[in-house]
Amino acid sequence: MKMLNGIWDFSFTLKGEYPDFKSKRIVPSCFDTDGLLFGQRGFGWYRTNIMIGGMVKLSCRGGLHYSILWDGREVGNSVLPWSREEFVFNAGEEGKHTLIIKTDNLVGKKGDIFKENYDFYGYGGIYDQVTIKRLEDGMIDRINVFPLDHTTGLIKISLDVFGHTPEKLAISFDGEKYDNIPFASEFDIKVPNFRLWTPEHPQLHTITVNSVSVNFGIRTLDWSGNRLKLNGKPVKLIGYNRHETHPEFGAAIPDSLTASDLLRIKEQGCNFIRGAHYPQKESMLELADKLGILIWEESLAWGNKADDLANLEFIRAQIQQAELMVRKSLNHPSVIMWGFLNEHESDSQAGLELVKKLYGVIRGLDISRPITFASNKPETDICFDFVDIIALNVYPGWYDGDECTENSSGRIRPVLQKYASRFTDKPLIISEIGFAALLGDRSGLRWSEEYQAECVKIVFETILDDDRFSGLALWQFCDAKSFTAIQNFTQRPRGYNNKGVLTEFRVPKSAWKVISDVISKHSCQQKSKS
Ligand code: ADA
Repeated sequence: MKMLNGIWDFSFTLKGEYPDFKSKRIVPSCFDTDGLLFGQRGFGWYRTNIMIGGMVKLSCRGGLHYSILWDGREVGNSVLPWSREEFVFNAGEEGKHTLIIKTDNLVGKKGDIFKENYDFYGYGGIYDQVTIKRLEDGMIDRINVFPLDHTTGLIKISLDVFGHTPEKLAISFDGEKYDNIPFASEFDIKVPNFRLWTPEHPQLHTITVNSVSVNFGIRTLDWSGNRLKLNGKPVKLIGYNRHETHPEFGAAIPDSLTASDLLRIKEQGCNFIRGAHYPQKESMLELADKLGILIWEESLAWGNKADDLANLEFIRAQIQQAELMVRKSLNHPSVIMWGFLNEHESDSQAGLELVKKLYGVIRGLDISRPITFASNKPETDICFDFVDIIALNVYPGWYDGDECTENSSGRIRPVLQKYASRFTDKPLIISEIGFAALLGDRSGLRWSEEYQAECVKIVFETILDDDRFSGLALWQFCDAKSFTAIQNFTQRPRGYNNKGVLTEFRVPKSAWKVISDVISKHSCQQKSKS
């Protein structure tokens, strides 16, 4: 597989007219983060040359839409921002070929799954590495690993093959030759000398089949009662919602920054990230696998109303991105649940129909993980019976109507406890709760670091001390640029959602230390109890 990252020719055009490619851009990058193109909407054209030939698979992740031109001919296109998509085509004779990726960040098309009212920024460009691989007849294209039993190391393997199936499979584990077996597209196998994957000891294995290798981890999930269980034991998820964004890089943040975000979260004592609100990049999940961070991965949606939920193009796109997400991330032990349709109109019939549809699509691909969506309608939701985990986005102490003041923190605990008493037959997660703070505001009023710190202390203490909760994802890890159409001075100052406990440049607000202290005090208490 070739990585096509590096410096490419680039042009921006307002209307999509074919450009002169007079400037240069790095790939991956978002074109609308800096210089004269800051905040511009239009078309970003990226061009490079590649030596290759024959049948190939090109893989890309970008937004908001893009098309792939190979020697001037369109060989694929995407309307699924943040999804990794693969395009198989005949690249022609062995030799030099020209690849153009024409991206745009236009909004407003009805069936689109990114909308102009979303509370995060819709960047244009190539968000992640572009790769190309030559496809040979009979090659293993993908190995899918499903851990079946964490006590014996039994796993199920399913193989995707390109072209004719090979006669034999040569299998190795962790670099040691294991067996040669006749071809089967699916089989169960016990991993020799298997090690369990846990957040504390995230031990990975590698399987190689006919020279193609993947990493995987052996761990199981159980959501049959009202506690989520990992490897047969109740697990409490504690962490953050995280947008993959930064002012300088937009959605194309470098892997070093992703790694430092994940390390901070881990070192604080957290074990959980909800990848809000779109499929995660491969390298983020690889890091989570290695660090032992548990991930809720979800497909792109945000507060969609019944007319979107019933729109055929929107439905088709939701199904397609759910399928792509599950296939892409199946092998990652860190991914412990699938999500979709954040805060959709889950008290509508259209919402219910789409939940059932997406649940069925995901269940058809993966029986090993729970499926959920984050609801902001705890009182009126009609979809809870059709998912595995109850996940609530609630904002006591912040969105409490006009009477919400800096004295409102007292409402947080009773509201959380009310839901813990009500939702008792499935695992319960608080998938969002949060409070905005502007760095340096020390007034003690709403929007100050003090008020945010006081509120998050109550939240973490309440959830950590109460076993009726299976998890918490605070809204949010760091401040994140919001989309222009909903920026307004009173709710999104600076054009940002300011509920981060770090700023967009990862400067900690007072809440960060408070959370660290609460977690460390709690884990000391737990240790002294055991
Ligand atoms: C919602 C939404 C988040 C964010 C949050 C807020 O719950 O899911 O993306 O917009 O509200 O800050 O208001």
